[in-house]
Amino acid sequence: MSPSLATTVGGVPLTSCVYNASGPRSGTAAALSKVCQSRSGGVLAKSATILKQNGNPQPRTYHAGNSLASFNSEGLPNNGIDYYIAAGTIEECMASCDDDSKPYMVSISGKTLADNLEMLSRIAKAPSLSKIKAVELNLACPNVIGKPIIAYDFEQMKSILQEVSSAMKDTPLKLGIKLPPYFDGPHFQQAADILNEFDGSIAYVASINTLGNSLVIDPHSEAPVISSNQGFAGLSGQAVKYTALANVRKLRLALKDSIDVVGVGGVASGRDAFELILCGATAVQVGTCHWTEGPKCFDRICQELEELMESKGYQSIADFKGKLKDWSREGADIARAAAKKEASSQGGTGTKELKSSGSDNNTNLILALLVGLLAILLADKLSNGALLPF
Ligand code: RRO
Repeated sequence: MSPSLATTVGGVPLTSCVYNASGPRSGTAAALSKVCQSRSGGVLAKSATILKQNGNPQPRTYHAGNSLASFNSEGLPNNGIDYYIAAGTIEECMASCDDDSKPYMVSISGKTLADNLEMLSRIAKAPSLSKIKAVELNLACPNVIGKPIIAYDFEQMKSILQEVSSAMKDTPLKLGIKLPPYFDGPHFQQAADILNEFDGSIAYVASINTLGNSLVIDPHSEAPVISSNQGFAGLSGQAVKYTALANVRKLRLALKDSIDVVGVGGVASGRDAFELILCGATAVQVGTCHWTEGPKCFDRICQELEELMESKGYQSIADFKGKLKDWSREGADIARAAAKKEASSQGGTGTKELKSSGSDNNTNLILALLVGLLAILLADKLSNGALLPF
């Protein structure tokens, strides 16, 4: 029997723990219906503002290093909250789904607290309310010009959470909070302490949003590549996976059990999903890979995760969720043996790590010395012993 990818996010059941991040390819019903047709475990709409807006001027995105790092200064282009909660939109998004139970979720990113409260009130009164399973409050958008990232201002974050949780208490909706990446130990703890005050109201956190204030420069034009906000943009893609892993791990350790952690950031393979779940994520969202590869990425990532689980004898997400082991000499030996096996199955090309390992460097040095010695002996023989004194 194939392993099960089923999970729950803040109490919402998902048949697959891999689903789309709010952001790329999530702004229209047409794009979301393609997500729905894939193996994505849920359908999450683009962060909304009260009114439709076009976002920042073009060019506002850039992909570097074969999409290892992507940059955006989209500036919240979206169709406005009324569009994302309209019965017609939800019907168009979800009609083509094989899985009737697939949850539809919205994201809000108001310019002010009042905007967020207004959007929540519209969602709560929407005729389609029963079809919306969760609201993800984005406290981490790096691209609103002149507005710093909310969740870096802990005082503001706390007062927003107070208002939002009380506005949502009489609705059936689950509340998720999209967080920015944190980098310093005390910041993780400060954020977690505030979030823990709202256990019972906050169902999950999604960690991480893009790394704000990244900059791509073109050396020919000697100018930023992105036109808006002086070129400053959010960094995403495989480069941020390591920051996402650390954020998920630190938050999972610091948050109360009642708050789930959804891992986001650099997920492009089943292995990436597996690692985030090991760190404690209950599910993973895919943003940049969905942007560059399209919705078929969900089928591929799910299949890779199933194969990985099968190879390890894991039948369910619970078998490894949060079970990251401590470093040990034994573990390092297992990792080294696995890397060697992988290298030899790839025709001995080896990985960078293997090539730079101490024992292999020594072997290379001895080989180089032997080749050098042979070359000298050969040259001496060819010159009838003119080179060497013996
Ligand atoms: O639209 C954006 O510019 C954007 C948003 Br709302 C976000 O949350 N994260 C990001 O990198 N870009």
